[in-house]
Amino acid sequence: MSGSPFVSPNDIRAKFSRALSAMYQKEVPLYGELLDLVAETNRQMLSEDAALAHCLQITGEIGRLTMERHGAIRVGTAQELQTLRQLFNVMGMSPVGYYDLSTAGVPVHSTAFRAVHESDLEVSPFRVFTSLLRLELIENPPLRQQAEKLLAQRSIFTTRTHELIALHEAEGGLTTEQANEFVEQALETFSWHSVATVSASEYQQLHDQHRLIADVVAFKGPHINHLTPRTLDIDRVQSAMPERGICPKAVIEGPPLRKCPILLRQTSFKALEEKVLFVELDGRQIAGHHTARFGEIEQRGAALTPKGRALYDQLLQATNDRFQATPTESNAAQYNQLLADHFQGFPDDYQVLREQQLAWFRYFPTERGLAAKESRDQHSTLEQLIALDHIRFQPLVYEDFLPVSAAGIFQSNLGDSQRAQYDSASSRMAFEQALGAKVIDEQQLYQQTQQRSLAACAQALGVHTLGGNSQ
Ligand code: OOG
Ligand code: NI
Repeated sequence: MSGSPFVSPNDIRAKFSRALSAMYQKEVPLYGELLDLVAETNRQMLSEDAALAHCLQITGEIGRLTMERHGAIRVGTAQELQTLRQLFNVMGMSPVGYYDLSTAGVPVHSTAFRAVHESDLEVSPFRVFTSLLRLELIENPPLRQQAEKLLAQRSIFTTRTHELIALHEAEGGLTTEQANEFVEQALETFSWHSVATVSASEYQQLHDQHRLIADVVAFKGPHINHLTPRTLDIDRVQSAMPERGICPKAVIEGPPLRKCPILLRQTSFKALEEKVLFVELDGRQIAGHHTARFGEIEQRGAALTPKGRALYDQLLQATNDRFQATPTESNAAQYNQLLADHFQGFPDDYQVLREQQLAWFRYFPTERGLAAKESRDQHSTLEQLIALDHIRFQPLVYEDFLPVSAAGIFQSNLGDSQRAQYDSASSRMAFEQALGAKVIDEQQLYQQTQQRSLAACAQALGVHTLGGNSQ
């Protein structure tokens, strides 16, 4: 008997992630097509590149590859955000990081809900980029009030979801049956509603203020707006998309193609124009359309230390300062070249990334190291043990998001006419207040994971302590 009557939050998260993917494939068949393409490309990569397959084996990532995905939703009120926090908590997901997108002309700020411990991430790395609309950025007061009223009238969670969240809090977990019901009920919140809560003219007003405002305010729920599988070769998938009738955005967001991938590279297919019904004051329904939902792919690389991240931000900024334009199909090649040129300044070798403390790593004892346990000097250092091949290292996967890339993904779905200018300051505190909790600092999580792997090495190899970089 294992003792606990409860299902592990990891299993609830894995189940929810699978259910959400199945639902989104039904709702947006092009996402299913994208999934097929990614799976096929990953299979090809693994059969062509034995070294890559070996790395993924060592870190345990191989097991999570096909189920790996993130999604995104946007909500309108503090209350909605708080309940989401409780809902994600049932699945072992906590808010990590703060992303202010208003600086990029998108009137939202965001966090990512995800598992935080490497052993939990291995079971299910599912993450949800969650944005809160900043109604205070609507400069037209009557429209702002109208948006507030519409949001106050809706309830985006089923009654049973609220009950199951409360039950989870009171009992400390959910039984298998309750967990299954929870997944089914929670899914409702993320599903698509083709009947809007507004009339055609109200929709138009909200839309003219910002398309995102209409997306958040004019519907019954915060439909999942995309899901993103993880690919081992994003360039290959990007160039194969058109053959499958999928139209990708002009450039891949994030760092350029490298031998040692860092952070996150992302690309998406453009949001689809979908039929919706607006409800007039007299109850009549009028056909219209709404554009919000899309598909995305990502390739994840090494998590960077604050020092590495500062270098990344600096090189990306320098590229954009030089480019002075929005990348489009016609100038994509120039942009990619400029990006690659600038990133010459970022070491492309794991050993150097480690020595210069630019990235986080996980350390593993080798067979040879374990065999030499009895004869070893207990004061051996990490560097000595690496030189002896008693310890090897693998980069830690970046589990988070990038604000500039996220803004690029948002923008590609908004059209060029919607590049608003907001000069409001970043409001992390206001966001945390709305959320009802502090967001976790992702750098601390990477550092802890690295530290745990060093402690495990020290114990397995019989040495006192092993220090890594402590950035
Ligand atoms: C979220 C866009 C950000 C990403 O992968 O950076 C995002 C949204 O469109 O709501 O998902
Ligand atoms: Ni995304």
